[in-house]
Amino acid sequence: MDNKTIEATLLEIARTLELKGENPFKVRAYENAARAVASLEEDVATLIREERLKHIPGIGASIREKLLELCGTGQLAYLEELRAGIPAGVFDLMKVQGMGPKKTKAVWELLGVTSLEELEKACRDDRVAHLKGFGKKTQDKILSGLALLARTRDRVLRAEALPQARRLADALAAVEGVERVEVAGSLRRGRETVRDVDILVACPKAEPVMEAFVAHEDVADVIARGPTKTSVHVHSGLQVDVRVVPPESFACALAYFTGSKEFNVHLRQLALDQGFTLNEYSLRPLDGTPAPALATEAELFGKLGLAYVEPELRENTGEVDAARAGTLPTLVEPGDIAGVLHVHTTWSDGVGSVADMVEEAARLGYGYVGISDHSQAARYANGLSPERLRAQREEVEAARAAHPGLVVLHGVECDILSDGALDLPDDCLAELDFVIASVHTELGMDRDRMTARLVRAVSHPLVRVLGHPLGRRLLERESSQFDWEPVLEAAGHNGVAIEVNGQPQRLDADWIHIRRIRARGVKLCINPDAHAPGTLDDARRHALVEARRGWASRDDVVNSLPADRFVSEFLRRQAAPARPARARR
Ligand code: DGT
Ligand code: CA
Ligand code: ZN
Repeated sequence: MDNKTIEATLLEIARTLELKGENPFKVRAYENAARAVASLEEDVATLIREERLKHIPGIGASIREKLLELCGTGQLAYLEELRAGIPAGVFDLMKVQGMGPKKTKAVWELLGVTSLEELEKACRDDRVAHLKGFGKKTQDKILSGLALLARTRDRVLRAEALPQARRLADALAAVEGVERVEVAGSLRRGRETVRDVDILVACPKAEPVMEAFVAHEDVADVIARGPTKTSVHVHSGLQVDVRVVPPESFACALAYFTGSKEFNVHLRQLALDQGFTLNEYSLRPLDGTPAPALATEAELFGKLGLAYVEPELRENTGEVDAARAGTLPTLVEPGDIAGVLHVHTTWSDGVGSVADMVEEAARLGYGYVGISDHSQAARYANGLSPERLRAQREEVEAARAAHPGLVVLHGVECDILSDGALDLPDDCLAELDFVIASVHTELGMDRDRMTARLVRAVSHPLVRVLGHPLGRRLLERESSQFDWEPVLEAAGHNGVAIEVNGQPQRLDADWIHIRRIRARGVKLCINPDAHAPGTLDDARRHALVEARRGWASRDDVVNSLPADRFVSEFLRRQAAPARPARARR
């Protein structure tokens, strides 16, 4: 049994205990054990075999017994017992945003609700609002939670699907006779979440490709196998479709299967207007003359009188007209990102030390990196008081000494309190190189209050970046509600940049708002929000893709500036805190 299944089982026990109103300490013990298993580098099964299970911190004797049973028999009598008498659908209710175990218990016991459908009906009939402790507002929240769940149920994060897609694409590229392999679909367009993975293969013969695909170790089951298209599930449950086309069709097929559907419709209409039929095989003249040979998508677009449209732009939101008029932007590229801010360390909730994170920034070739741990209000994240921030500076200084070629900036991700004030006193903030201001509490406050809160925060003279403005968690939590116009106006006045946060679950601001931000002349700051060395490059890996989807070019991005200009023009600091200046002292 793999660790992922064990983790899920432990979490299921915790949820079931909560549902039964059991002791919170017991619940916490199972949650901690699940986290301990998740962070193991070895399989639990191996640890059991080698009798080393005792040494895992966070797992006590009674849970250890259960792990032995679970790994030995594949089952757990305790969980079966716990679950007895609870209808399966009740567990689904807890997946709705705003429905904790207490509320689930209430709608189940008092209203007899045992499925998502029944929950929706009970809300629509206004029965949930009348339960003790619920009310109309909670009922509306549950309804929007249900809508969110319906939209996101069959989708996964791009960051989760991408490595899986690449693994399979690489394996197929090695099959004899294969000329090209591309990941297409929403994944190629850089959408934040995807429904499935589409892989396109150019090969004169489909059979050997399909043979290799279904035999791949990642494949769990085959959904459908045809001569040119095969669909499978991989072990995570994700669906992967592979299509094989003859090499001469590859350009048209790639454009077609990259989508979006709406972009395809527009492109096909454009082709018709110009006397062609366009489909996934070819661009064929209506007058019966032979179809032109097209080796690349760029050639296909060229034949239609269009500049090359980057996959991230293919959402039919004006890119076809811009491609025809030659007014498409030159999109920002990985090499344009000169440095990053928003890096957490072990001082708050990160897992890398200041030295580790700076080391990684140097390894990635950045010219500057900004350390910014949480501020004191973020207790759950061990946020920093003014005293601890000052103490942290010594480590920052040491990191500067160790990396003379890198500008190491010392900042903070300061909480925006509910009234828009900042969580740290001005004299403390003034000692830092930069301040990112972010909302982490009361994300659901009403629109007017949230607007006023953000306007006040971005108007503070020491704030340089508004962190993850929407506060969304993809597939989990909706965005906060506020009016962008006044916020952007205040940000513009004060020279504050809006973050594009690279955490795969955030991607915040999102591409639609990025277009609005740019239209107001406000700059973007492409950040990783890294909590470990391995995620420092999420700025380029994920945030950059979101920015490109928002039509951002180099000039829209404040951290495309080289270190000296970034510090003097954007951070408005007198001298760069770089080594040469210090060395002279
Ligand atoms: P997803 O999977 O929901 O994240 O989004 P996509 O865009 O990957 O959609 P998918 O997998 O259904 O199809 C892949 C591409 O194939 C899609 O972007 C465009 C193309 N396509 C699929 N069905 C149609 C269709 O009925 N008409 C047109 N014009 N294109 C289609
Ligand atoms: Ca797809
Ligand atoms: Zn944050």
